[in-house]
Amino acid sequence: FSPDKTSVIYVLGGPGAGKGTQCANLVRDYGFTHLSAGDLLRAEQDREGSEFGSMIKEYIAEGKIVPMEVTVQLLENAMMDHEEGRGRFLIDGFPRKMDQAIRFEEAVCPSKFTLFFDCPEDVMTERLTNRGKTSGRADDNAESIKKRFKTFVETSMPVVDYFEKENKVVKIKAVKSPGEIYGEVKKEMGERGF
Ligand code: UP5
Ligand code: MG
Repeated sequence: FSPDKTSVIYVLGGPGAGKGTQCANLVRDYGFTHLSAGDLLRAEQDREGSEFGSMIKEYIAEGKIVPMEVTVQLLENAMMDHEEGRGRFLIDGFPRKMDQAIRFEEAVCPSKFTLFFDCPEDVMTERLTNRGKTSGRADDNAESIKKRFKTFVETSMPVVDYFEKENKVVKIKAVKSPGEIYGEVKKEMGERGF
């Protein structure tokens, strides 16, 4: 794919902020290709013969960020697989560490902007705990949730702050209902020519 014909929007926010939920809306209405870094890592973890499977499993359970080489490569491969998708990508849950952000912006494709879903921890905890009853996700338990929050605050918020300084962050309060939040998202997208 060619970076000059490609639009990349990052979708960031704490664990359970609603990134995946809002991405599904955007895919339906705007024809984006949705690439969730977490989903790609979970698929790689389960792929027969993957040399990274056990490492990914360990990092996800601990809420730690998998070394960027693995994640950037998975994203790049997925982008090449979706060349027909009009070159518009929502990259969900990435970059969540500074080294990933710099590598992706320089070596893959610079982003247009970041949609940042801002949600208090107590609300996110309740959502994840509820989802944990049925999701089967190995990190939707009290112990892992705490670790994911810690990593978010210490490691991922600096990425949001970095893009904020470049005036490339669209901050959206993510506490109300999914429909109300999506109303805000659509308004912000419209103001940016989408
Ligand atoms: N829900 C959603 N919106 C709601 C609303 N407005 N009101 C009420 N309920 C709402 O939503 C979570 C739950 O809340 C769902 O049940 C939903 O119905 C409900 P969802 O849309 O899934 O939220 P999302 O922000 O996508 O939460 P997710 O759990 O996916 O966030 P994480 O960022 O924790 O997970 P991710 O899959 O991105 O990453 C998992 C792990 O992978 C990381 O912890 C890390 O170990 C690893 N990782 C890396 O190492 N590197 C990367 O680059 C990316 C991930
Ligand atoms: Mg998600």
